[in-house]
Order: sequence, then structure tokens, then C-alpha cells
Amino acid sequence: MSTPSMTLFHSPASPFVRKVMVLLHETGQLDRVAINTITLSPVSPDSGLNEDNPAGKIPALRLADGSVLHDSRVILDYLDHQHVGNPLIPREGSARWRRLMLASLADAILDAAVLIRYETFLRPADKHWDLWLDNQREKIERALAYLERDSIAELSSAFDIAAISVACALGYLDFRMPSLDWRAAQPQLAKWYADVRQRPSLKATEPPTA
Ligand code: 99T
Repeated sequence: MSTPSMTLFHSPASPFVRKVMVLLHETGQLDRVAINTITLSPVSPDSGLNEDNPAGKIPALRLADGSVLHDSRVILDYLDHQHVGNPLIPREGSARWRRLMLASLADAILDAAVLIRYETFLRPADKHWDLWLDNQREKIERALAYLERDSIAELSSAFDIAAISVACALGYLDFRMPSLDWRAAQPQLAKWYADVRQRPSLKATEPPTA
């Protein structure tokens, strides 16, 4: 086992961090990264992290030379260039753009879900903005419907950037928004996720029980 040369700003609850952890598992790079677990939110920032990532968000990855990469998409791309196995982000061709687009759609689910989390968990109940919450929820529902309709065969074809991102998004919905009951309207996606979540990389990175 080698000494870790990089440090990952981490939280077990963050689905964006989870994507990075899953890629580290899948590409055999876990021992290259030391984990620095922090607790933060937009109203409770971490000053150490702010020095490394002006946006104050995780994940951020400090490299051996002291430079810092963020956000999760940049980190995933970097780490995918640091191993000798098959790339998890296709390097070229139409596959590259399609898989990155599916990954981006999964991130859009996460962006909306994290905004809902912050609005409902951090803001006082009398200040919740229902229309805004409803519209974030609709983004999630439209994205899930798209994945169910158009993407199951693609997701099943490779466990790559697209599949990792969608799996982490679904895991986050189960973790923070169980009442959404996304499986009811997306039975094929539910079946795909039931299979894929058995992978050791996903089992090892499950969010804590809330
Ligand atoms: O917004 C903040 O100040 C702190 N929030 C974060 O750092 C969240 C943690 S998920 N990370 C992001 O929003 C990163 C998004 C970025 N586009 C990326 O890295 O891809 C915490 C979720 C939870 O606790 O439920």
C-alpha cells in the first residue's frame, strides 16, 4: 500500500463526493487519496476548505503539488487520467458527449435535490417558498422520466461516468427525499439500480442512515 499523495475534502452525505469515491474504487486508486471529512453547509462554511476552494464546496481534491481541483466533474476527469484501465469517461467520439450528457443530467437531479434539502432543512419553515420547491421537484421528475424512457439500455451497457452519476443521484434521492418514491413511475430505472447498487464500489460508499 502506497502513501496517499492526494487529499479529498469529503463528506459521507455528499453525492458529489460519492461519485469521486466510486471512481476511486472502480479504478483501484483508493490508496492514493487521504480522506479529510468535513461538515459544512451554505450557512456553516469550513474556513480551511474555503482557502482551497473559493466556492466553499465539496468535493475538492488537493494534489501532491499542493494545487487543488474542484468540482466533482473536474476531479473525475483528472482521476480518470491517472489509471491504466479502461477509461470511465470515453475520450472521444459521440460516446463521450452522450455519456457526459447523461452524467450532467444526473448532476442536475442532484443540484435540484440539494437545493431542496437546503431550503427545507436550513431555512425556517415559515420562509419556505413552495413554488420554487415544486419547480425543483419537477426538474427531478422530468430528468427521471427521461432516463426511464431513453437511457436504460445505455446505462446497462457500461458502469462508467454516466452510470456512476445516475446511481449516485438515485442513492441521494433515497437518502434525502424518500417520500419522492421515484421507483413508482420509473420501474426500469428501479430494476437497473437494484442490480447496480450491489457493486462493491456503491455498497462501500452508501450514505449514512439519516
Ligand atoms: O453549498 C455549499 O456551501 C456547501 N455545499 C456543498 O459543498 C455540496 C455538498 S452536497 N456540494 C456541492 O454542491 C458540489 C456541487 C458541484 N457542482 C460538484 O462538485 O459537482 C451535500 C448534500 C447533503 O448534505 O445532503
